[in-house]
Amino acid sequence: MTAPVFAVVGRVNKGKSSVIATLAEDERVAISRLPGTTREVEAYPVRVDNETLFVLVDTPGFEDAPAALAWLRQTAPSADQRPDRIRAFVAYFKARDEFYEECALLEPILDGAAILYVVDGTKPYRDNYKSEMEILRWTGRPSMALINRIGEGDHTEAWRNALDQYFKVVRDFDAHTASFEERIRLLSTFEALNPAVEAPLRRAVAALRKDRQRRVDEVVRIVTNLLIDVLTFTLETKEGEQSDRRRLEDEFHTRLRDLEAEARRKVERLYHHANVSWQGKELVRPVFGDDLFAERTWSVLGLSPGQVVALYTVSGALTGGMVDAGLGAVAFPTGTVVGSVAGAGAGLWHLGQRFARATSVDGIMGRMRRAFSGETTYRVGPFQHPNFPFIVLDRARLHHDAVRTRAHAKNAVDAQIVGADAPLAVALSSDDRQALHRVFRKIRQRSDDVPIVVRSELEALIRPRIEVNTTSDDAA
Ligand SMILES: Nc1nc2c(ncn2[C@@H]2O[C@H](COP(=O)(O)OP(=O)(O)OP(=O)(O)O)[C@@H](O)[C@H]2O)c(=O)[nH]1
Ligand SMILES: [Mg+2]
Repeated sequence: MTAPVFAVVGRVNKGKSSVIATLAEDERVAISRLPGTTREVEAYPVRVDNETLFVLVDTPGFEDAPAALAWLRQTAPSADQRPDRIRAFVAYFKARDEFYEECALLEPILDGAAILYVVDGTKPYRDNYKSEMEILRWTGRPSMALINRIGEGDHTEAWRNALDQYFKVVRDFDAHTASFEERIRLLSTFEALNPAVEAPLRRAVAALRKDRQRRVDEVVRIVTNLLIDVLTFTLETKEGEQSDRRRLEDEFHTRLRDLEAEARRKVERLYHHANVSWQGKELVRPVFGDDLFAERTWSVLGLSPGQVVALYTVSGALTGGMVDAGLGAVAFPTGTVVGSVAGAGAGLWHLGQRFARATSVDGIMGRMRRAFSGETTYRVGPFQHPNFPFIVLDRARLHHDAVRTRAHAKNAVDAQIVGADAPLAVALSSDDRQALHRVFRKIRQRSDDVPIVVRSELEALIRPRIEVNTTSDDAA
């Protein structure tokens, strides 16, 4: 089955390449503010499992459509002769190296591509667009108009009035915000428009949906592994000086950050966003872009202090509510609450500190040796803070949401992922919190070798958190 081909055409600098980048999930498409960025025709195949589902062809923009149309009209061709007249135009001017852009963009259409005509709905409609729309109509190929949004104005209505006369289907398609569902809808519309590509496009839609689900499955696995890795991670010094302790703790936190960063890169690669980051300083960073151990991270994400306390108390919800009311969700000074909450248990002494501490692990023999050498063996981890894995999970979920809704055309403009800051904890029922807490504990306890059943248990608990919103329309 040959894959359907779409030629993306329009005037220079209207976002043709941006539409391609977003539709093809391809960061390599050349996009820039300068008109005339795309000089050559370039094909971008959309593949899943090595099968090409459809091909998008980037083209240079119309340069002088009125002059081209004037030439086309010279022979006053009847409607049935118009496609041939276009063919004659390309043959004639290609040989003379004139109308370079028009020839380049018409060629793939003459070869059988369907047309995606891109305009910028934020600029006023001018009647000089008529010529290019007329030329496209003369080709007789199935076509659709896309109203992109580059700037601030809104001239959509005027554009619609004009476009409706030349195109059976006119759609809003913002290259910077188009969601996965919008992209799918675009393909489905074309499916209905052109019986010749109905079967392959239906297959393409099915394959894209399946691939989307595969990505979510993969993210669930990546996040599960990350949680297990950060919860089981330990570092130990050789017998060393007191000063080694501080170095050990620093390295421990650095390694946890690295584990998270690596997991994020995997998620980004999965969505073909390999070159994007949230490290830039130009924009306000989303909360998941802060350092893993930053104060804001720990006050905004994960569980509230009350929810943490509730993990350890019998009448959890009530006590938790009291603590929340007393302290707010932000401050949690070391040791203040711990002693006052009955039944809170030993786990709570960690609450005031975001950083893990190294402790001496010397046994009696070690201590005796130390008496001579003055050296100690230190170990740090597994990280015991009850909120830590909840924070890691929150960050992973927010990061994934931002990556999955990110349009690829945006990568050309800013290299930053921005996302919502809504933490996960609010959406977790107290049963969910308890269940997660229990699994996190099991993982710490079995840090040498986490059993498969515990791993599966964790996967099952975090899957719904990762899947939130992914099945509905994911408008960015
Ligand atoms: N804000 C915003 N900017 C966009 C959008 N689409 C395109 N742009 C910007 O508009 C400019 C032109 O985009 P391109 O995709 O290079 O346009 P083109 O039609 O391929 O341009 P040529 O190849 O020069 O004909 C770039 O600066 C894009 O970042 C959009 O949906 N929103
Ligand atoms: Mg371009």
